[in-house]
Amino acid sequence: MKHKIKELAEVLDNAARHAHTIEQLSNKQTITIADAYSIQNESITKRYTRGEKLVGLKMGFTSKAKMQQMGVNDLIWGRLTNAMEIKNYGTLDLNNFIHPRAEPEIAFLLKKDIKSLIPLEKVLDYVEGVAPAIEIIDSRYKNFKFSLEDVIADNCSSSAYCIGEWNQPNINIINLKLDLKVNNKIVESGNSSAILGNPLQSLVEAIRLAMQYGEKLKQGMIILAGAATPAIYINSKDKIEASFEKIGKVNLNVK
Ligand code: OOG
Ligand code: MG
Repeated sequence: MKHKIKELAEVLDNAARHAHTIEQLSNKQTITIADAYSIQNESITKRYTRGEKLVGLKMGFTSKAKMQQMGVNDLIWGRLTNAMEIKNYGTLDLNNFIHPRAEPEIAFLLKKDIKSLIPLEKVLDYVEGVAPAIEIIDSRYKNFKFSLEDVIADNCSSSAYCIGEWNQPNINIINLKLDLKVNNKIVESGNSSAILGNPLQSLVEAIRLAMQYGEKLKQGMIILAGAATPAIYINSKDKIEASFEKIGKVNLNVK
């Protein structure tokens, strides 16, 4: 598998770069979860060599709604780079995507470097801010269909993110209503507690997984906690908004 990792990373990187679909990797070979994370690492390294910078991590399948929608059942994590950022009220150009979907997320901003596992009761000490966010996922696989290994290799479908205004970290984030709106109409509704019972638990898991895979979490990095609702396909001219009770809202426009 070792020589294949580089080859498969290149296939995925090209698909993401040129916005075209590929066959599921797992149709042609057996890939373990460890192989899948190695492929993800290699393919993101290609972005770094083109000048992109790691700005944080995203968690996936932290809610039942998402696991059910995609037919998988384990936590996954991927990497966010600066090139994936869309400013609040900014524009997403559909030409750069394949079949993008939007989902409402909560973002955490890290206050200090993290070098060890942190229990839930202590994790807030490491948070500088909490913000509403939209993640744009855009699987590089045909028909948005994949196995757990496939999606991990594909950087967990991550393709863009948009973050609203940061709140103080001590704001309550448990049991908050949230809506995903398209053109001012609610298309999905959920509750922040759908994310592992408490979105901060997702941060605890992100720290654990980052340590396990040797990824350093540094001050100023962003962690996306994972969606609390299914994701929705987006279309030209859509105005997408994620709004959270207490945390606020974030917007992007589709070109
Ligand atoms: C995988 C990414 C899952 C989340 O928030 O649960 C994810 C996918 O659904 O394509 O980002
Ligand atoms: Mg997500």
